[in-house]
Amino acid sequence: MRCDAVWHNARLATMTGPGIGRIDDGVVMASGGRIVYAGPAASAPAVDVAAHHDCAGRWITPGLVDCHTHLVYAGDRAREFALRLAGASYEEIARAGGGIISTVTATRAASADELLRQSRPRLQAMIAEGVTTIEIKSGYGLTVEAETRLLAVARQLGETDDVQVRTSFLGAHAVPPEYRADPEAYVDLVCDRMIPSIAAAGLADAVDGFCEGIAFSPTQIARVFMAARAHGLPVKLHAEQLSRLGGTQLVAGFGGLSADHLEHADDADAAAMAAAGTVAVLLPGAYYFMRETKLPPISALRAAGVPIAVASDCNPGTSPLTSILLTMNMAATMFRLSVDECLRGVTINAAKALGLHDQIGSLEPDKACDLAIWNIGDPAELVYRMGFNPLHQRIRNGR
Ligand code: DI6
Ligand code: FE
Repeated sequence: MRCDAVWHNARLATMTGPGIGRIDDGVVMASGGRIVYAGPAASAPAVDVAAHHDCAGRWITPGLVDCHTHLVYAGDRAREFALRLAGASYEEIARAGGGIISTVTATRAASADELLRQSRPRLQAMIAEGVTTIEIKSGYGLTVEAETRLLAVARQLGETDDVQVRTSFLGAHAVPPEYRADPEAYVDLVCDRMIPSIAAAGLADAVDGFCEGIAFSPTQIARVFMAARAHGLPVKLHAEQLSRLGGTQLVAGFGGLSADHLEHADDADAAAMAAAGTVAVLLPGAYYFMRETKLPPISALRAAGVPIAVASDCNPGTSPLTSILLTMNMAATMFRLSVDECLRGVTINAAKALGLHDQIGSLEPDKACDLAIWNIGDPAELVYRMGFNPLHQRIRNGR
């Protein structure tokens, strides 16, 4: 057998099995951009290899996966942050025309080039920490034209930069000002015009929604999900972030990829997710930035066997976070996830949340050879440190 490249003298965290799959003297072999072997050096097949890379004992993990971001938007909300520090609440700011809507105004006014120019540094910060796949949602355009532009920019980022981008259409993010008097008419627009047109253009890999008192009701979200289903798109949902409206069981009932946030979810919600195979995506950046106190039901999720992913939620209003490493530290510190749970949360379980667990997220034959090679002595260091990046090298598709 011949293969293109081998990484040897490495320690591996394969993310197979219940833990992180530690292998002390490991090698990874790649051919045609795919892994052909990842395991102990002692049982590696004899191959004719084009390129040898000595890892000098470094650790290799799968390339990291950020499965929930709103990375493409224009402007920022730093002044709003200052207002919050002076005592204003997120809801007060939103009602006064700030919040999500101020980002919608800035994003609608931005050209595609401008959106790309502003979003790229955020993506590059993620890439610099070993991210090889990232999900990007729309939701700051809220017209057919602006949502289309945002999703096209997200797709374009997967060309300008060496990263796999998965897009989610989040038209049901906020009711835009021009529909404030008639939110149902906006839901009609999302279902009858936006989803068909975005699906036809191939711009979305999934459909998301924000099920919350300040956003959309479960009944409205169910309509959006029916439209998604009619166009063959999988669904996911921002559920029980600020209150418990029943979004988790709704998205599980649709066989959704993931239910995200979940601070106000309960045991019955965890059971519904387990039954449906829906991944729990925890977003500690938003929890931290909003100084939430209600913890997601971690022990119920564990007990029910729900796969737990961890993501940045990178967005200008509630999680201006572009570090997947700091995200893991926050998940450990505030949610008490174990090191292994954090690491699986940004690899195999994040891949699962995107429906990509057959392709990425672990070091296994036939998966893409997406690797992160780290200058660390133990994988716990990736979770333990705050604001330090020990990435040695990032490999995507074997390069
Ligand atoms: N949940 C959130 O926390 C963000 N969006 C969402 O659906 C808030 C986004 C923003 O404030 O811009
Ligand atoms: Fe979000």
